[in-house]
Amino acid sequence: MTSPALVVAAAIVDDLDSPRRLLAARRSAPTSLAGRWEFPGGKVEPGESPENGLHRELREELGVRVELGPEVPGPDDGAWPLSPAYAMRLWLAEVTHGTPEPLIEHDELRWLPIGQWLSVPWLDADVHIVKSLMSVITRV
Ligand code: 9L3
Ligand code: MG
Repeated sequence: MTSPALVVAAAIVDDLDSPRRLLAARRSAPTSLAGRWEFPGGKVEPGESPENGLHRELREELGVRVELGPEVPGPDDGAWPLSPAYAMRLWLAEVTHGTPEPLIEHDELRWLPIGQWLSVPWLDADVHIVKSLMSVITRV
């Protein structure tokens, strides 16, 4: 069996040094995922590094440039299992240029204040990551 394809995504926060707000993006496609919220990102293309793939996805999906912070490692060799087909790596990030807009694949963005990070219906795979992120970050 081939290994799962790599998806990369960003937990975009208002301030990498002292995160309080987290950007959630509501998917508009495909139909099976529409209405659920996620960390923006997508599939790494052949020949592309994961970090470059993430910068490209954030430019395409949200129209922003970001500074990447530390990676949030998952349980599976650093990756978060999504499905048999996909595994995901995730980085903290902060916007450096532009204002995030739902350009493709999303129909709404929301900055979730700390304490309300679980207030939207995340994708099943992503909700575990949000909880784990909260346990790392809730030292404020
Ligand atoms: N996925 C799950 N959580 C995420 C992202 C960015 C993606 N935070 C899943 C949804 C799709 C697959 O990974 O099944 C590929 O993502 P995309 O290329 O459709 O964004
Ligand atoms: Mg995507």
